[in-house]
Amino acid sequence: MKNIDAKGHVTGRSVYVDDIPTLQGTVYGLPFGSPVAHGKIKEVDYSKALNFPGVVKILTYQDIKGENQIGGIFPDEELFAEKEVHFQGQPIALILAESDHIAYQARKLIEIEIEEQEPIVDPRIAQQKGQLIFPPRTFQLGKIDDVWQKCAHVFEGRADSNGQEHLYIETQGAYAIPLENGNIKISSSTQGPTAVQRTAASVLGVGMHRIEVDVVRLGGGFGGKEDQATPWGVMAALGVQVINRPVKLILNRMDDMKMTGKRHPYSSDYKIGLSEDLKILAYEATFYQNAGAAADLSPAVMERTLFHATNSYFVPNVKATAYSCKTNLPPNTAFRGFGGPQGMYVMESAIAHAASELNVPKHRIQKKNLLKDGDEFPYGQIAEDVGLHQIWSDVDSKFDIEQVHKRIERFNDEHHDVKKGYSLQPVTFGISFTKTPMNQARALVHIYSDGTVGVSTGAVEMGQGVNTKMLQIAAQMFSIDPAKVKLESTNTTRVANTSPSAASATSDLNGKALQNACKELIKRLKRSAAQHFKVELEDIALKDGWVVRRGVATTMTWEQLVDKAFLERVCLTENGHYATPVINFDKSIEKGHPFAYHVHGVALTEVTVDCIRGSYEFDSVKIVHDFGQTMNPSVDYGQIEGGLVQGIGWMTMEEVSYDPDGRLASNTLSTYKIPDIYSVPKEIIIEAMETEGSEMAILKSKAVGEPPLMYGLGAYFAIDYAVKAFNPNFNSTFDAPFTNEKVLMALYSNKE
Ligand code: LUZ
Ligand code: MOS
Repeated sequence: MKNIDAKGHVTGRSVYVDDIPTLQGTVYGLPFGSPVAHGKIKEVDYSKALNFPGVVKILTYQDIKGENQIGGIFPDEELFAEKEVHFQGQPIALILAESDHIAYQARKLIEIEIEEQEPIVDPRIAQQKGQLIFPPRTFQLGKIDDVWQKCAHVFEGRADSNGQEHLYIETQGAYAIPLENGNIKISSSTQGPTAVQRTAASVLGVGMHRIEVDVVRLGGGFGGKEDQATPWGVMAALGVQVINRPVKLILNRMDDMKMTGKRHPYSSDYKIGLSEDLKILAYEATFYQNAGAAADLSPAVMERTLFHATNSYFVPNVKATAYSCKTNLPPNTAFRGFGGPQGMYVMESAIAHAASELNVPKHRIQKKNLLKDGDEFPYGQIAEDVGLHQIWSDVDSKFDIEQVHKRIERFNDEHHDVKKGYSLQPVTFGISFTKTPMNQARALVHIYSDGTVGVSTGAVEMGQGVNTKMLQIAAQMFSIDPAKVKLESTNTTRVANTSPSAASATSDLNGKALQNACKELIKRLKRSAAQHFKVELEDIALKDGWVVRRGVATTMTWEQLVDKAFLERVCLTENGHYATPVINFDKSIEKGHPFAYHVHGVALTEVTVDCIRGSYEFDSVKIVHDFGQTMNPSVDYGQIEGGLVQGIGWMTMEEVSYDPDGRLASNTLSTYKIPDIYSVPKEIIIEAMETEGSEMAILKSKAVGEPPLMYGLGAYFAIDYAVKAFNPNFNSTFDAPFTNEKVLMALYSNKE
């Protein structure tokens, strides 16, 4: 089945927040942010801006009737700064004007006096100064301290990975309108409608029932709108409360890049111990997470770093410690992979380091230590249905690793100024929100009296195709034409208390809730048909729009059955609920079974480096991936391609750059480059591992949103290989992204 949004997207008819027809009287909101990264606010003079014709009002913390607080996990973040500012761009006020043009003019007229304080941008310095968002955590397995002496080889080093801008095509935005009796409706570009609703209610000082949040779709989220869509929705709602007019707030690209958090940069130390035959006996890692100025989702992101610290490998002795370091950057936030990629990168760096010192191919060590069924993760869960050995041998039989190695070595022997490199990149990613209570969802299904169906779920469509999957599930359950099913917008009045669409779990959670609703409705309809045909309920089936009795077609259509049930006053509406079974986690001992299942795969990446210029091209990425049984190949393959390319971007060309004052230097698309059609791999091959698929996954179709991003890690190590082929004296720096500039430096550092 095709993505139901495909036509709307390519014809430009799909509706985003900024496309919603505006009501008469709409005003435009523009945030005014701190010009400095750290300081005390002495005085703000709004008078000139307020006198500018067309400015309606300037909102500050003083207009807030409820709490001036938007922190999701910890209450440590003000909506509008009161006395201090902690990052450049931190919102201080919201200008409301008759047009956005007027608002921009007025913003230039605000005069602010700030007593500047020394900003901290380096997480290690923050940690040394004791500036932590919350206390550190450690995951442990085995007895690491007893093992180092037994290791034939021990290597230590440091690995750094930088942030990443989400660069959703649709910037952050919201449109809030007044309803009667002081109620407010917010159309928001958010992955978390309930987060917007809950926070708007507490900032406005009203009950959640007064706030309705509606989401049609997002032009991309990638985690950037899991939590950080909230302030803009809340500001718009606050504007409505204060001036009783509709308020539209759409960030421009530069404001969006400056004011919102990104993937967390991490600086990390590792120590790895191996036996003579390349078994990893011990692994120790210390992660310094650059959280930015407030907690946001950092505690959960840090937790996932620990969960994925050993990636796809079994290591019997592990100690992984993480610090969430408070700095003067915008609060960093969820981003596809959610701390997992940062953890895995350090493990891969440690293995690359060992391989280089021991002069063996990196993939020999990787393969030797691949996780298998029955192995224990450092967090206590036992690995099941791993399939990594099968995937690896599939990669080998389909793409012939030894042959690739020989071909590349031969190429490198024959070429002086161009070198090739390759890498293998296994990925293991846990599916479920690591916070167990978040793993629940609901779906509301109406069968209309003409037999058409309306479906609402808590899932937010952000281009990932979740609505297509939901529609497919409903059509398949009822066995009717998909054209008879409509996916409604995601709305807090129809589906309440939603978890954000995140953690790759949206289709599983909402899909299973939807199945539960459909099952109940089917039972009612079958009961009605069974009465009619004077048979047992089990004798009735619904097939391709017809009622089937004991395997034999009847003359009753789906529509006739629905009509009949309606006249019999059968309820044709149902609310389904789903909560993931089995999962649990006990933080006091850092052990449990947090994930419903894991997704695995292996990528083989080949790159060609121009050793005069330091530029590179990816020749191919060949992947064997565990989809389970994919319920929609075009959606799922699309997610893999997109995730892979986004991961390669993070590892290679995307360079978030803050200057020492905490000012974002890469604040436009001319200074922040993401992969385009010219820089994607020349060839991408995705093969499915043969498998039954997990019952915990919707229709046995495994979660596919985040795992493929981590195939991009292979890009770093493929380049590293090529650089070493040109310059054997190069000591890997493990300092991602490996930009053209860094490659050029590496090619000639210590070169003979
Ligand atoms: N969001 C979240 C996530 O709140 N918890 C998670 O475990 C998670 N994992 C991945 C992406 N977003
Ligand atoms: Mo996400 S990083 O699944 O919002």
